[in-house]
Parts: sequence; structure tokens; C-alpha cells
Amino acid sequence: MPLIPEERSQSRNLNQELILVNLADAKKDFSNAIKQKDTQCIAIIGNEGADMDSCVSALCLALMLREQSQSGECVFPVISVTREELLLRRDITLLFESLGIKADEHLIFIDEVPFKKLKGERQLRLILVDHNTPFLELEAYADSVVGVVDHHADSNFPLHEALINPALRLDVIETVGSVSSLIYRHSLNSNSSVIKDWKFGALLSSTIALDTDNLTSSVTTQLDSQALNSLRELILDKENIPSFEELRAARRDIDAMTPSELLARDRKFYREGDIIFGISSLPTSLSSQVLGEDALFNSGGSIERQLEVKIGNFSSQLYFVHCSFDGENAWEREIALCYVPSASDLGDSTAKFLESLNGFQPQNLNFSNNNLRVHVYSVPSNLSRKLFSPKIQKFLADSNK
Ligand SMILES: [Mn+2]
Repeated sequence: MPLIPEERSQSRNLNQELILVNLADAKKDFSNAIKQKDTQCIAIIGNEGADMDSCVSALCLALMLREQSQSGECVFPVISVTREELLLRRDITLLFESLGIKADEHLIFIDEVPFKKLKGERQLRLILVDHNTPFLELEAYADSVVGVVDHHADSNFPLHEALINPALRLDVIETVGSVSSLIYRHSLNSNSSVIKDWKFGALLSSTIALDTDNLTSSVTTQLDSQALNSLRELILDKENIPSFEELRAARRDIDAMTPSELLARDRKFYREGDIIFGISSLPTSLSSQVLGEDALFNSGGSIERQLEVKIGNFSSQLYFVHCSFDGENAWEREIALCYVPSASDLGDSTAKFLESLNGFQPQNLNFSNNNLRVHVYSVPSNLSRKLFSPKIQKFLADSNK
């Protein structure tokens, strides 16, 4: 059903339209499939941070898998945030705009997918990209996960086996700089026609460049280099594709964002036992931005009404803000710990734990009132969020014992 009929695809200019036509078809097929009871709805979805890797990998993989889907199956990509939240990711909006990808015509957002209904009708299948355990919002649909393509540590999350078409079975977790490189490799063996569209190359190459800092970052692997170099050949003569520098600047562009947009922009939630904690990332220093007059925390919208940061039915008990920025001489990082002081001892014990960590220097930026306490630390510059969050998870797991 979702296969592009032969006549139609030939009547169009393959190099111009294929990605846009197929994304629009995916959206239409999705709208029909969710109204029926007998169609398997196979959602390809990135992680909740909805960075470019998550969004682009979901789009490109879905486009390829659609060509291999059978009747009774509807494969579609899902942007893992709302339409409003996507606007806060200016690297992605810049890239999509330059390629003619429009929210209304081409994209399906997480809040448009009736997950509960689809699960109830046993129609739901999830293929996770750029993560391999369903994030909090999708926790209730864990038993619908049928596939993963990822580069994070393998959580050995069990895949549901009641699939479907063997062509759609994917269980790929490899340490590479970008999931988009894995998607590129998949395209080499896929006979897919969408890869003939230069926009496919533009999407994946932009993402790999950002994820690997143009192949200079330590996460870069041979596959990333090979993928980026080959993909760039496909788009050599194309104009209007934003450059690596433009995309990187757009990624860091937080101009005119409100405090709560800043926090929402790249937020993730984690669960450890009964405890839920959130982490936001900022491309700026807390020291310069925060706890001053235009404060992120003590302004009216203070850390989203004193830490009642909610996702669905959950409310997070601890909240971290992870900051990465160009310091005076080098790349620097800071972490703020925020919590409601009266709620439990958890915040205080977490503060003690952070102080015990190597390289955590408490800063004189702490903020406290009856409703909110904030501790700020300067931390080692190599402490990415990916490295930091497991430390917190382990600490919380140990304190649960
Ligand atoms: Mn990624």
C-alpha cells in the first residue's frame, strides 16, 4: 500500500521530488491507517531530545522501509517532540526549510500519534532510532518495540518479536558518531529509490557533520568518515544547503528564547526506580546568564513553577541543567542541580554526591528559597550529558537499595 506506484514515481523528477513526495504520502497514509483497525502502524521514532540525528534518522529510515513494506503495513516517521518544540531546534528548522520540508505537509509529531488507541487495537509497532529503550513518554508502549537502530550503550531492551515483514526487522546498535551513518550504510544494501534524491544526501550528511564536528570529534569512526565523504559527493553541485558552520551556529542559537523554552529545548527525563529526574542542556554558561536579573531560575516562570516539570503524568523530583560553552580559554561545562528542598532529603544527598565527584567545583551561584534550591558546579569539560546521566542513575539506584 505505501509503495509508490510505478507510474507516479516515474512521472516526477526523481532528483527533485522523491523525498518530499514520499514524506507527504507517509503523512497521508498515516492519517488513514490510524482510522482503520487492521493496519499495522509502524512508527519510526527518535529520542526525546529530538536532535537532528533523531529526526533525520527517523525520516530517512522510514522512507526506505516504506518501500519494503507490504500491504497492511503503514511505516511512518515521527518527530519525537511537538511542532512548537521543534521550532526551538534551529539547526533542524534551518535544514528542513532549505530542503522544502514543511511541518504541515511532511511531518508527523509525537502528539499527533494516538499511541493508546493503536496499542488498544494491537496495531502499534515502534522502531526506535538514536535510543534503545523507550523514553518516559513511551514507557507504556514498551511491549510494542520491534526494532532499534542506535549508537548509545546497549540496554538490552527486549524487542517484541511478533513482526511482520522480515525486511523491517532491525536490531542494530553500534558505536559510531552518528546514527545517520548507520542509516547511510543501510541505504547501500536497500535498493531504495529515495537515496537517488540528493536531499537524502543533504539530510544525512548535515547530521553526520554536526554529530562528529566535521569528523574531528573523538566519537568519529571510519563509517562516519566514509558515509560523510560519499554523501557529500551526491550534493557537490547543490546550492542552498546550509554549511556545517551555519548549522552549528543555528544549533547554538538561543536568541530571544524564554527561560522555559531554553529548558524545554533539549530536555530528557530519566527514571530510576520511583525517582524521575530531568536534564536540560544549554549552550551557555549559567554563571553569565542565570541567577541574575534575567534569571532562568528566579524569574516568574522559575524553573517551570518550582520544579513541577511535568511530562505526561510524571513530575520530576530532581532537575539538572547541563551547560556547555566556550569559556575564556577553552570549552567549559557547568551543571546545576535544582530541587524542592522540603520534598525529601534526596536533593541534599544528591548535592553531597556531586561534591564528591572528581572535578566538581561548587560555584558561588547557589540560589535558595523555600520552594527551590539550586547548586551550581563547574565540571570537567569532557563530561557530556551522555556520560553524566548514567552517574546520576547509578547514584539513585544505589540510594534506593
Ligand atoms: Mn545520536
